[in-house]
Amino acid sequence: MSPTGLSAPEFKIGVLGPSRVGKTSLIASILADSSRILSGTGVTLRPRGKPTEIRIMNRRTELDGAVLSGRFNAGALAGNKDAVRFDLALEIGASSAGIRLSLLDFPGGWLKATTRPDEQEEEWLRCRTFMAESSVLLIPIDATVLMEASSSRHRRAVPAILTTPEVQAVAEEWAKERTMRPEEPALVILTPVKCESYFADNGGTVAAGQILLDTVQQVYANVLDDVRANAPEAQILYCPVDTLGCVELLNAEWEASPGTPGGFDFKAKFGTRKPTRISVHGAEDVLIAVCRLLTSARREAEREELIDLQGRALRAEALARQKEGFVRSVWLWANGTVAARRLDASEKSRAAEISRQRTLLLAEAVDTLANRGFSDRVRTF
Ligand SMILES: Nc1nc2c(ncn2[C@@H]2O[C@H](COP(=O)(O)OP(=O)(O)OP(=O)(O)O)[C@@H](O)[C@H]2O)c(=O)[nH]1
Ligand SMILES: [Mg+2]
Repeated sequence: MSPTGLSAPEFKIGVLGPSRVGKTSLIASILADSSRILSGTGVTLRPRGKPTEIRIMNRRTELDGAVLSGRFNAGALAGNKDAVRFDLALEIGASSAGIRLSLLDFPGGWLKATTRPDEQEEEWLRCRTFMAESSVLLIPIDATVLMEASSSRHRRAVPAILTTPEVQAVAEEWAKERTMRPEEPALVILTPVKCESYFADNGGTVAAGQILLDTVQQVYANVLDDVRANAPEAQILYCPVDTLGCVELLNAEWEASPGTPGGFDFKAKFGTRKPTRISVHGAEDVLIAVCRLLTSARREAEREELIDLQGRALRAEALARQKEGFVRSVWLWANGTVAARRLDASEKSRAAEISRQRTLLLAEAVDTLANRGFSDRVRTF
């Protein structure tokens, strides 16, 4: 709670994908690029607390080392051993009235029952609950697997390598949960990663974006159908991201692996390309999409406030009591924002006034970000 009594809304983002797809890298690149994206808005996205700060710094150190070594194979960065929560604050100044963003990152091996350790069943259940409760479901997709599957044998192995049936099961759970929360904004973002060799807008020379888009739509058709059937109001976005940018695919290896579901293991090897500096592309689109969702949630909350003002207080109060989690906290937050516009500054303490002003500024900055256009890579499904 801030000195004004405004709750900091907590916005949950679930990140769903198999082992080594690039979940942790995607989270890290959104954070790493946020200072560039947010520059000029006065807003910062910063870790809330030491554990998140340490995780971010560790990943940056690993990334810097990988760039210097010039090698980016699948093992360049260590995989998760545990589920970890990235706890962040989107705020203006040292305000406590900001917006909390929580992202959950888990070891992708847990998605498949065959690779999930028995002792992690409970923890996996907690991850699934977090994902079901999330307003945004971020689904990283390994673009190299889709684009380098050139023979029918390789294509047959794609669902097993990308664990699309497991992704579909969790996405369906998420979509079904949306019917329990009809007033909450909901967004699925399909995020192809490792896209550097398929776009010509970030140092690459090949423009194969349309093929990637078509392949994602084909391979993830069941996921998309399930989301549409169970959560027709949910928005679905397609945002390809380069988390490294300065790399080029050197070769793709399909190694026969008899006895595994798809019959193949896949390995992509990358080399650096000049200039050898990490150049994240597409993280901005993800952040803009999140801001658009926040803005729409606030508008909805402000609309309810208007109804309240018009004398239908009972309905609005009941709504406030009913709503839980994110929407309830946005409702309170937006109520405070609206109240801040109405109240006479002289009636309030200085600390409360500063906090209210920050809340207003943050709301305006989030709106400004939400109004930014997406890059050319983005599609709405
Ligand atoms: N070229 C390229 N490599 C990437 C990209 N994103 C991730 N990688 C690489 O993919 C590997 C796996 O990335 P992680 O982010 O650790 O994958 P993860 O999904 O968190 O893996 P687990 O923690 O095991 O579930 C690392 O070696 C990354 O360098 C990308 O956009 N481009
Ligand atoms: Mg990871």
